[in-house]
Amino acid sequence: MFDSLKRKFQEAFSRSPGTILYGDLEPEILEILLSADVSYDTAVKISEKTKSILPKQKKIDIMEARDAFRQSMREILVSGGDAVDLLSVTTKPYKILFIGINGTGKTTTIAKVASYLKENDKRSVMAASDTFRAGAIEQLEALSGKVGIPIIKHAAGSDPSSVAFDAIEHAKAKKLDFVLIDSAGRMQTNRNLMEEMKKIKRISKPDLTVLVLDAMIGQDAISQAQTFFKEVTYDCVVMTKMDTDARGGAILSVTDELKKPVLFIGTGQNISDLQKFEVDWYLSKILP
Ligand SMILES: Nc1nc2c(ncn2[C@@H]2O[C@H](COP(=O)(O)OP(=O)(O)OP(=O)(O)O)[C@@H](O)[C@H]2O)c(=O)[nH]1
Ligand SMILES: [Mg+2]
Repeated sequence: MFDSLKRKFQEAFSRSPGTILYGDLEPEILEILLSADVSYDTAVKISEKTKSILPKQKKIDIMEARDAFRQSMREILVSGGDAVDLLSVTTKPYKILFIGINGTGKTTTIAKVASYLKENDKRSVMAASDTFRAGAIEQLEALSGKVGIPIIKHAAGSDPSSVAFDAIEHAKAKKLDFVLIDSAGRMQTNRNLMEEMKKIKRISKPDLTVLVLDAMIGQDAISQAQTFFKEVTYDCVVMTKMDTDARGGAILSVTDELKKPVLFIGTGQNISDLQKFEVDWYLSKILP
């Protein structure tokens, strides 16, 4: 993960003679970030922050430049605030709704989160609230069997909110810790989808709404998701398919543009391919 980004950083910040011209900072930083899939606005912001930290002299010590660059990226990454620690929440059941456009990885992420919670002795139930897409209920059902977590489902085409409601009732009756609510990524129209998400939120009153984003989708799709889910509102982000994204910089523009913390990253198709996102871990990966 992040190998090409790491290589570029290393090339730029470890060369001899150990200094970088102040005038070269901006083009160097922009080149690295833009080739790593960071949006133009975010790249400029990071470059400006870096320059503002450094002394305005002709030659800058390379290590000093590196630290300033790292600090500037850090500021962007923490600008969305802290993600909740699911293992220390006290609300019971704690209800999490997963939303996102189709194919981003919502259903897979639910199974991964359920497994993570189970490993930490937390008991969950899944709500098969994507009643729209053919096969969605069966997909979640198969995952629930694999992870060993109960699922609440209704017939295809039924009211998604009612499924979520029943799952919450089930969790209350069984004194479960978490309710993980799946949702559709596509409906007859986008307006329908948005209204449906708002209704699920109204009825299930989630403690946490998670926007699931695909790291591969690029800038336009991030802006699209941002506009699209603005009305629904969400608390944090899960970035999936980080394993397939050789460039790895999307996390910087997502946190900068959405101003929400990244809760987890998805790193593969297996149930165990989920990692809590830690800012310092990420920085140490790309700029060791
Ligand atoms: N490589 C990789 N693939 C992933 C990851 N997360 C999900 N996928 C794959 O992405 C595809 C779509 O995943 P789903 O979980 O079905 O996505 P969804 O958002 O529920 O899709 P809809 O229900 O159609 O809206 C599947 O093939 C998953 O295996 C990840 O972190 N890495
Ligand atoms: Mg799904």
